[in-house]
Amino acid sequence: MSQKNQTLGEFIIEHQSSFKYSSGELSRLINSIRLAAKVVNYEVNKAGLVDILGAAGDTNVQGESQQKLDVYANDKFIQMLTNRNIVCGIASEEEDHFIAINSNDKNHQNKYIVLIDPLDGSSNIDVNVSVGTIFSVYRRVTDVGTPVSLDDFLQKGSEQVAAGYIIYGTSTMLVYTTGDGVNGFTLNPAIGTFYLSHPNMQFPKNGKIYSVNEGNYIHFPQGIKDYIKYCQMEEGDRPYTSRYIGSLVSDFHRNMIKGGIYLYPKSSKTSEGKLRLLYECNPMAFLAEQANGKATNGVQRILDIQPTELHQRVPFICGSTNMVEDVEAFIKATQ
Ligand code: AHM
Ligand code: MG
Repeated sequence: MSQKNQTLGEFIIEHQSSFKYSSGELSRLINSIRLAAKVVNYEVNKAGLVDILGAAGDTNVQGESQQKLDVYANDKFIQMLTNRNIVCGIASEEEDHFIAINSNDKNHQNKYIVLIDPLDGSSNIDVNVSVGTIFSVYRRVTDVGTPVSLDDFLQKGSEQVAAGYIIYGTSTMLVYTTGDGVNGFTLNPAIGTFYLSHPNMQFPKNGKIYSVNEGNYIHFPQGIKDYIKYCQMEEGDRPYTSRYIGSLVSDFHRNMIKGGIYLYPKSSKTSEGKLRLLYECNPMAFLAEQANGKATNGVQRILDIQPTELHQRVPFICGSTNMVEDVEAFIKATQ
């Protein structure tokens, strides 16, 4: 039985058999993400020492050149997943093309592919504000033992077998789902262990927080403008509170705990919004649904969208179910 203070390692072992395709491979995959998270966390936490240790592009005291943190995070996650021979393919926000692993080895039995945004919201790093890693896991659709193809990556979000994020905040947390609810683990940095701190996370059905870049207001479609005005109106439990960190993981995490909605709509500047379907929206949508929340592009469930490109963008509206349904109603009313 899961209990608070259980370590992530113990939790993974305990839940391995409840996973329907259980073979230990997914557990090893989550374990390697856990390890990469600790390594990246260590580096992210040093970011404030940049004046002392040297900025990206400089050479540090050991003579090593300093990498930008998003590049560093990308390298670490790819390295951990590749070296441990766990997955057959990886796609990343930082890479133009997907990476096929051991594509010439016919005995290669790995079934899983991972899509990752290694360091999302990285413009926040220079100012000591939370950032995150987002990951999404699928079973390949092509045959085991053959090289992975784009089809393996262009699956609907509803096919995900696991998804999660790491938030590098006031404390570092790993939050993930394998389709059986959402659990959050907090890192004890003194001993480098993640502990179950937030079992069975749930979005409250209603919330009072809306998170959107209101600087883009004049460019938003009428339905979104109407919803924002509705949030600000003095009536019932409104006005709602506006909170926008500019770091999807952090805004989502707060909204899941307190109740709220995150919006990155399309606009007259960006016809498909900004966020990427495969490694930003789909994993967050899977988590949201597993936590009793909802995620839509305004008219369609995010997890039902058939991807056509690796780096495809979609409008993204996600959070407490009643709030997301309110936005959908406002959009519908203008169509
Ligand atoms: P990134 O992948 O370049 O970091 O962009 C994604 C981030 C999200 O984390 C965040 O919610 C959003 O971009 C903020 O964008 P904006 O500054 O346009 O409001
Ligand atoms: Mg990103």
